[in-house]
Amino acid sequence: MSKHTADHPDIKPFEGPAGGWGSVRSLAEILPRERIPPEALIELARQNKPDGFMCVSCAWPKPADHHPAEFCEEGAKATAWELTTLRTTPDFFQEHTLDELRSWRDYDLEQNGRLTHPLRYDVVTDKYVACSWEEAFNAIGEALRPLDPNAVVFYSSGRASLEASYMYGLMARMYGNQNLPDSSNMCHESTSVGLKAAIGVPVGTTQLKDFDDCDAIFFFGQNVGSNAPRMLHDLRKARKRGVEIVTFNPLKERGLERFTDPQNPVEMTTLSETVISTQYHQVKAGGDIAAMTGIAKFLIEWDDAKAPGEPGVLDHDFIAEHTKDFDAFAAKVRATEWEDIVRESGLDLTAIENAARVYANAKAVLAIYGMGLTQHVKGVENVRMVVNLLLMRGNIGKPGAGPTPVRGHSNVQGQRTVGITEKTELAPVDKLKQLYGFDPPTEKGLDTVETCRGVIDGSVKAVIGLGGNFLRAVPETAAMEEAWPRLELSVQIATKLNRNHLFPGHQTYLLPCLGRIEEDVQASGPQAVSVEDSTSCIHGSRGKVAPASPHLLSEPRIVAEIAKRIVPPNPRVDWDGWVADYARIRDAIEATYPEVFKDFNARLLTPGGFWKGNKAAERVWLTPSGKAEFLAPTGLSSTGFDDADGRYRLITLRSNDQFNTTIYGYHDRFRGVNGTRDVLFINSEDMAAAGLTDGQVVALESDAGDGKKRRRDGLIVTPYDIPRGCLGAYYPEANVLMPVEHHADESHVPAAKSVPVRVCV
Ligand SMILES: Nc1nc2c(c(=O)[nH]1)N[C@H]1C(S)=C(S)[C@@H](COP(=O)(O)OP(=O)(O)OC[C@H]3O[C@@H](n4cnc5c(=O)[nH]c(N)nc54)[C@H](O)[C@@H]3O)O[C@H]1N2
Ligand SMILES: Nc1nc2c(c(=O)[nH]1)N[C@H]1C(S)=C(S)[C@@H](COP(=O)(O)OP(=O)(O)OC[C@H]3O[C@@H](n4cnc5c(=O)[nH]c(N)nc54)[C@H](O)[C@@H]3O)O[C@H]1N2
Ligand SMILES: [Mo]
Repeated sequence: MSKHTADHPDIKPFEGPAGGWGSVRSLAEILPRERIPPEALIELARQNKPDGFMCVSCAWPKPADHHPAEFCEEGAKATAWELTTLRTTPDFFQEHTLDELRSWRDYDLEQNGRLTHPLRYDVVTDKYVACSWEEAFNAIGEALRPLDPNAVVFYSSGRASLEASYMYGLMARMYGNQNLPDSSNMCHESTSVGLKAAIGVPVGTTQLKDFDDCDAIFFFGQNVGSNAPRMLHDLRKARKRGVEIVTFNPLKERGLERFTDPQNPVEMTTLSETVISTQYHQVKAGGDIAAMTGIAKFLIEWDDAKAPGEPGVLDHDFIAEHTKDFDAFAAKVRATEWEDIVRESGLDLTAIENAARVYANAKAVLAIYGMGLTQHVKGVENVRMVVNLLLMRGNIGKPGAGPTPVRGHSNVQGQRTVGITEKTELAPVDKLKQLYGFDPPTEKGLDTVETCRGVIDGSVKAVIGLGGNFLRAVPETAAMEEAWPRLELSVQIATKLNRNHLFPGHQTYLLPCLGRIEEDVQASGPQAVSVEDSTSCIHGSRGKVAPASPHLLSEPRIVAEIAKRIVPPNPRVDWDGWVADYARIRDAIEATYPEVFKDFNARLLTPGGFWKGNKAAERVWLTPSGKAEFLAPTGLSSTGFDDADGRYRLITLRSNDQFNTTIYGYHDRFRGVNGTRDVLFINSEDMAAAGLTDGQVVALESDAGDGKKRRRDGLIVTPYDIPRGCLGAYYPEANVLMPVEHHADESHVPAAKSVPVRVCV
């Protein structure tokens, strides 16, 4: 029987600011829900501080000059989620078959508490049963050794430390593949591909201090109030200096509108708020290339119109010295008709002109963006268009300026840095060969989309997951759930039970691990680990809380035990020695990447982290041409499909009460949704045109034109301030509507921000 806590949905507009008393109240509800005693609040005080632990929620940088409480509502939820005193023990599994648990909601599965024992799936009883670690590791080894390495996938979710991730990537390559998809493949891979091609680095070029030097911020498709709330402090500070913030987002997200600092007693008692966005443009989903083309067109026209001798609007010196292909780009922009820009962006010309004025007048501009740009068929072009705009006025490689992608998981960027990648050109092939004397594979490995294809067509035979909830996070839920049980081996390393775990393969192991907040004691004593934030700063992190169960192993230990059983012994790879003292893993990381990780152990606990450097930030362009490259967009829409009668662009959204597939609760406070996630946000004019009524329950069906039926029932029609032709529904429940082949062209990021659907009554 599934449990329900959300029988009384209540949907009405929320009038308050982001932060403020709402976030304090929300916190007061979390600790009792997780049965956490008040003393545990001490852990919140250690969050994101030198010699404390680095938050397991988002990847926003942790400043050196920290606030007394360097955490936010979301970080506190994530900490409480890990510190919970609730437990999912072998007794629990004795009482519930997987068939039954599949009827539970994601919320109820994880709310049941931390996993405590290694578990094996027993097909006869359809239950998980406790097993010994030795039994699990031996069986995994026996299953993997005979398999063709090409048929085995090693997924990681972005949370595991640099230490665990380095070992994981090395294990896969020694085993014989680089099938190393990670959550980045569903997230900022469009950034990695787009920025690398345009400016020679796969990551943003800015740091926290750039917030002090910018005079305008352009904000595209990132919901800061829910997904990186600590940035609100940086935005607020910038606004107090008069920095203009110009936002492009189909939805009026509260955190982008106004903010009350919950840590500021004056703001709290006077109920005063800071207006965050000085301009808010509700662009159509998939309309950003059009909007940015419009801005570029204004800049070019104004520059053309300048009197001789007047300074230009464009930075001609920068363009001449540092860039390539500006003329082709400018020609394309000039040739684009204003009416096409207006139609495709959904914005009127005055709005675009206002944005362009701010851009033209600013000396240093930060361009901050998230999933609203990357998760589109033209996601890579979206990212390149941001770069085009920045390059036009030399806004890369100077204080206060540059692309600022907001990464997702707390170490997703770092995993890439230490070799979690399916791409040979990003792997340290020569170094690994030199250090460890084996021939690393050079054939490209499987990314997330290719893994899904392989699971569905049967060519993938085993999946190991280092964290995450792969099956729930990927597109094509129904076909994936149907295919997963055909795997010969499914191994999930996890802290809590999730839906992926309920789909066993022929052999299945669920391996519970320590979380980052917990004390990790190995032979040489308590260990620290490290993570890299969104701005390329690397931080040490030390857990101090007693582990949730004495049977948990650390992620490095679990990886080492599997590695010892699937790769030939190699005197140069001392798996046990590494686990005994993580400083030795860091030495190995330093040996592999001597430039980035110079003096790694000595710099581990640098307050604010140590910056790994960024060539584009120095205006050294590691592109084939040695210049920063403009790219003319191929079209104005990033959806990848044509509009048609009754076809909508579905935006799949995160609520303020979830971390990806982890559902903390049913209150999306900022959007005024309480007690349910079965919501369909729709423009009231579209509602009227389609004859729908407020509160009516409808279904969505996929309209991808590939003949496949995909359907999600039970959605409550909710009139919302969203552009016409666009719909909103929550991820991951909406993933059943996403075709696996609906992904970004070059990066393969599933195009979750414009899914073609129709409404069925
Ligand atoms: N509390 C919390 N924190 C998180 C997460 C979480 O789930 N919960 N997830 C983490 C992860 S892994 C990630 S990747 C990040 C995700 O953080 P975000 O990048 O903020 O991702 P989303 O919440 O999916 O939504 C992105 C925003 O894009 C807007 N949008 C949708 N389509 C378009 C479009 O076509 N154009 C524009 N301009 N905007 C559009 C949406 O309205 C929404 O406001 O957050 C990380 N932090
Ligand atoms: N439709 C749609 N789909 C999307 C997105 C979207 O916006 N829309 N966003 C995409 C994005 S940006 C991302 S990043 C992916 C997220 O995909 P994943 O990273 O795979 O998913 P999460 O929900 O973050 O994983 C949660 C699980 O991780 C485990 N876990 C938590 N902490 C730890 C730990 O310390 N160690 C280990 N080993 N396990 C741990 C827990 O068991 C928990 O159930 O989803 C993608 N899917
Ligand atoms: Mo993400």
